[in-house]
Amino acid sequence: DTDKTAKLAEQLLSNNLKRQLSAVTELASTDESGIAILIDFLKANATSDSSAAAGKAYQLLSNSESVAAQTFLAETLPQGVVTLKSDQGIDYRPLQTLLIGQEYEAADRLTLQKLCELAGPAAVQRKWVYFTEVDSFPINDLLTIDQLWRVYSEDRFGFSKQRELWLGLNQNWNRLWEKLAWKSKNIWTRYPDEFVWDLSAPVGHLPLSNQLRGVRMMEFLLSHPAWEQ
Ligand code: UYC
Repeated sequence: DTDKTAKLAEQLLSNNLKRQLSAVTELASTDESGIAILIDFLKANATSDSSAAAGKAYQLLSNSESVAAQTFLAETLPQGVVTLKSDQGIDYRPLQTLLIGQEYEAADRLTLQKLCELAGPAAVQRKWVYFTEVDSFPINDLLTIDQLWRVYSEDRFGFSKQRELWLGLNQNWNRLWEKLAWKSKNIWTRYPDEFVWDLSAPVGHLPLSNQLRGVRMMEFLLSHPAWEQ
């Protein structure tokens, strides 16, 4: 048993996300010794760029009944594992909270709202973003939003994930829609009921960009300098 826990602790440090995620999940369901290892893992990872393994560990600890876990989170990482940088003074804490709780539908709506805030008061009122407003989005804010999605989705969701797929398909939108399950058999997926609001969704399924007013907002978003670093 100690042997198994030690093995999982080692697997946590592997450079393969799938192996890390399965170690996180097993450790969370073992006993207090597993919880203690996850706490140490988060302590060691709290300062640097957070990974989806840290995000998963955070999610499972916050769902756990362990007093040690609750105390640690409340005292050391009350907001989550992602550092919320914004060049526009935007508060991403509510988005982090929704994503920690895997409330992906509400998080998706809030993400669209945050993009409107980045675009300015006119967009907030209109409730959607003009493609001409996207270039002025600060890199830090887009990276924060993207990191939140990736860290709390086992690295499945986020704009940069969509960009990778889009580039891999030679920027062919129709093939991207099928890949994201935004379209199937040439029919648009209906908002909101036909979208998949959990991790069983295809990679890149979320966050959504409504195509009602054309593809250019998303094209500018996926072409933003934020993703080139
Ligand atoms: N919707 O179909 N969408 C809405 C998507 C389209 C439509 C919101 C995504 C096709 C209408 C979000 C897809 C289409 C509304 C999304 C999709 C269409 C609406 C809420 C697959 C008809 C009511 C936020 C590409 C054929 C609102 C928002 C309105 C809403 C997302 C219709 C997030 C990814 C072309 C009528 N759809 N949307 O933007 O503005 O309103 O009238 O993409």
